[in-house]
Amino acid sequence: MSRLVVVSNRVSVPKAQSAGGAQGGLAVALLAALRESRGIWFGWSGEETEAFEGKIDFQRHDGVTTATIDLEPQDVEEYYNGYANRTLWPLFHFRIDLTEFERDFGKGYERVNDRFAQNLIPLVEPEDLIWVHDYHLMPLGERLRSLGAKNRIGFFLHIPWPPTSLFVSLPYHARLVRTMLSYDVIGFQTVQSLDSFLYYCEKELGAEVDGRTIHFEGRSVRADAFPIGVDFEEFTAFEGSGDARQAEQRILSSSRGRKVIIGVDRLDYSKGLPERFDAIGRFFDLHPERTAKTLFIQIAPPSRQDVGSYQEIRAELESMAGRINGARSEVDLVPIRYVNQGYPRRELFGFYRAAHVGLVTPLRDGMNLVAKEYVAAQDGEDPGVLVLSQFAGAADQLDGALSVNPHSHESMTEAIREALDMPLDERVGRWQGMIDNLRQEDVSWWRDRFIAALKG
Ligand code: GDG
Repeated sequence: MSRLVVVSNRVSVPKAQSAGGAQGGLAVALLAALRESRGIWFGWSGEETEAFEGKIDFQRHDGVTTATIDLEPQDVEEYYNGYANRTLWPLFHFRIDLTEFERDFGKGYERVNDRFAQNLIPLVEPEDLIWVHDYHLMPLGERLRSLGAKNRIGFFLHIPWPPTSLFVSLPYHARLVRTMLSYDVIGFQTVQSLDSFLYYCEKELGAEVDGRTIHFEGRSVRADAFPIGVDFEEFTAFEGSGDARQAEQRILSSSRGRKVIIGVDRLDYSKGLPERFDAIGRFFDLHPERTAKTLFIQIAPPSRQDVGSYQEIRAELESMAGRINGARSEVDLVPIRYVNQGYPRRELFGFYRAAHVGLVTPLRDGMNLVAKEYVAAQDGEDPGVLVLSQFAGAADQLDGALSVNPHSHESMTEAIREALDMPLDERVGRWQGMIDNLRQEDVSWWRDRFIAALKG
């Protein structure tokens, strides 16, 4: 069996089972494959060092080796906060207005990809399968090839691939995609992203595209859609846990009979939070009699706080929540609870389960696992309703959701009303249509399909 080498910006160190629920489904699935193949997970430690001198920190936990390197402050600024999170993330989420094109960001990105390759290559054995993750590391395969790697190397993009008309606004776009064609397999979340990529390769690079195979300068690359799933077994097993039950009770008792609408998102402008808050405010305006009967809970742990646009959206949401509550609260009633902290996954399960409506309305999302977790956490006898943005990758699979256009407040307020009023038989029918998909196309299915494609 070939050894698996996973490479991603950050590395998830295995945690003991007793910490169950601390680790997301993706990490658990990759760690299981690494354990089985005695593989390595390589990436950035998350730490800074004044001058990088080639030190790799090896750790072995629970049958998995992690290998991490520190980055210099300039690297973190230009590669991570810069090119990854100020250039590629906004552009790939269709936010050209927030995209910053700085020459130094691009240089830092290439420098760190070089550094990853130089430090990884001595650890790679000839038969290893190498699986590179996400937009931080798009050129890594080409860097590894230039250092002599002949291995099968695959790349999976967790975020959307933008349409060509948008992508070509990136300076040196062709250079970036040419490096990607050094991979053997390139995976996307959706067929839409896949098609955008194939179109770009054909029209802009002049590659020959035959179905899902790209022929370019003597190489053949397989591109495909591999929609990521949740760790269905692990997540649904929380049903029996005391922490999940307590969390459910916390919401049920404090909501005092009101119907609960929940949102759970990293605080990120791609998640459509201002539009969601606006829709909630408008929903209360349209249906004032429901203000006392409905509670909206938004859990939004802050992320990427070194980036200005993230500080701005945080301030914007604080003021929106304050305004909406200020205009509608009573001494004993607050319609929105806006929480800037994260919770253990077990508790999230309980929160999802207590909510009558899961409101998942990103403006753009590669997949969106919260939508899948919300459905997985429901009680099949009395399930809640998922309201899902048409612009989340998950919309392709979750066809039992109420689909909304998050840019349209009419679409949002109407879907919220419909979800709150939906009769039991319709809720059960919609839920049943989705739960089978979540069980079958779970995170192990995703991982195994990608690895099978990588093996060729
Ligand atoms: C990227 C892509 C793609 C959230 N709050 C808490 C918490 N979470 C967990 C959720 C979920 C995960 O974080 C978020 O995943 P998403 O898929 O929703 O979004 P991104 O972070 O943007 O992820 C996305 C994903 O990669 C995978 O390919 O689906 O499209 O953007 O699992 O539950 N976890 C804990 N406490 C919280 O408060 N423990």
